[in-house]
Amino acid sequence: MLSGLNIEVPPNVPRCIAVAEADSALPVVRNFIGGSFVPSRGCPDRLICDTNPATGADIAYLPCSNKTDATDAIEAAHKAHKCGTWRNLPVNERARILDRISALIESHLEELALIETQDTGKPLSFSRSVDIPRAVDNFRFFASSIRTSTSQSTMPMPGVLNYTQRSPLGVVVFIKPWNLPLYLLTFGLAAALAMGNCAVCKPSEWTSRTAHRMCELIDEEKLLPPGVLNLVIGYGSDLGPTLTTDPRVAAISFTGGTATGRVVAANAVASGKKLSLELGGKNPSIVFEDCLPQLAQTCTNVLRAAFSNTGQICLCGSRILVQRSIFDPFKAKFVEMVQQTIRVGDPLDTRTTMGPLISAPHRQKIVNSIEALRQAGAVIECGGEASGFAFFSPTVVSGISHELIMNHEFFGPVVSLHPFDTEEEAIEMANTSRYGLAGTVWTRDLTRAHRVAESIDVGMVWVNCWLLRDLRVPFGGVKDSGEGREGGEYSLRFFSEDKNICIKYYD
Ligand code: TXE
Repeated sequence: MLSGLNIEVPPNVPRCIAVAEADSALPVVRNFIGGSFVPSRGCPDRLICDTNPATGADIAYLPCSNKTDATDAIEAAHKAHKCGTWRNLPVNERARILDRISALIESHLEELALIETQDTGKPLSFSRSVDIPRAVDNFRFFASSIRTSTSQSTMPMPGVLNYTQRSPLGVVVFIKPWNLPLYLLTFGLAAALAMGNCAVCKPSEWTSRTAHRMCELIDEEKLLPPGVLNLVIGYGSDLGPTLTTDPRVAAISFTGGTATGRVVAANAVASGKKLSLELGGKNPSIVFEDCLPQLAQTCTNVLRAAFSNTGQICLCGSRILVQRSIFDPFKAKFVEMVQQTIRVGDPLDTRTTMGPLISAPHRQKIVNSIEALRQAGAVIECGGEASGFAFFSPTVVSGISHELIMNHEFFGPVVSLHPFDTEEEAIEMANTSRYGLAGTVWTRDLTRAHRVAESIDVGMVWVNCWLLRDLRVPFGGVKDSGEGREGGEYSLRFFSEDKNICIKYYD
């Protein structure tokens, strides 16, 4: 049950089978714990089916790990941290290893992009140009960050010296989603490793294979001491309670749905862990009337912000607020461009710009949402159709009250158009949502751009652009969209603890 739209949300988890039922022709992925690839010790009899959402065919099997495996991974990471080999390496040496990991991902870009596309259904052109290059950049960026970081400070007092040191936290757990699997995992992982931590990674049970392949590549060159990087694969409900409560875990970096994030936060807070939460969004795209001379250009950009990755990016702008004086021409141009420029189809076809949703159950959530909107009297301007195993056509909705939809995260290719009259009204609408991740403002009036950007309650604002990312800037949201910031110095700070050492000289 979601606020506003009254719909059923089916659980979004892949099915699992007995090992005896598995097709022996398909690969079986294993966990990576303490430097070894191992099957699930806790649940050796079952496997999770990895299904290609573009075809519905099973393509691999994943371990159906449980708390035993989670505990093994935490134990391995804890042991590696205590032994200290990684954290005591000179910064230059850690940076050199991160650069090598980056180079390895880059030299396997095609292979990793194909795996990501098979797992998620996103167009291969997107995996090639966005997902995997960003994983390459993440390692490269944090390697250079630690080389150049001069975070240590000294604060002298008469006869006394204070100096502050940054120490790694210890064991850091990463729980990550299926929309940008390797991209999001490596954003946190690269920073945590850079700061000398040991990691336990739990990718989504829909999309664990690029993380697994990355571990294989790292292992082939024995780049990291055993236990510094661990991978445990399985259902969040089986692994989450252990990963988020074990006292040996110092911090959790979670990206996922707000409901799951709440559970993770409760566990983490109760056991005193540092927490970074990046949750859902219902981001406003605010289009002012002075964009009219650049209507086509504005529509192109708002469309990209709305439908990239089949609308499955937490930053997507799915509430499009348009000043009433240009509402009709904007709607006409926008709908025309959605119909004419988005090409839904086989992710492996280079002409495809939109693939399927992540899964059939997630598609069902979208189908149920559209049905509820229809019943509420919405006008479906285009799209609204399910096809194939998990496809859904790009959909534009109008004629629906903003209150009904402002807290409903479709996380799919569905956007709604809402008119507003004044700047104050646009800000009010933007801020009434319980989410506060990101927003975009479209205007040629720079004074207004600054005013609106400062007034909307979100963690990130883009003006006349979307998802222009500089890895140095803070990334994160407010309200139900999360807490904490990662990115650049914010990540280095999150994945470390400042320690002050105060020395008094003898007289
Ligand atoms: O994600 P979940 P779901 C939003 C989007 C989507 C909704 C639900 O609206 O429709 O969330 O998606 C792990 N303890 N986003 O259910 O469950 C899980 O295994 C610990 C926005 O598919 O949040 C996976 O690794 N972990 C989002 C991760 O949490 C648990 C991206 C995310 O899955 C757990 C994805 C538990 N009890 C969905 N249960 C974004 N912010 O980008 C599950 N997990």
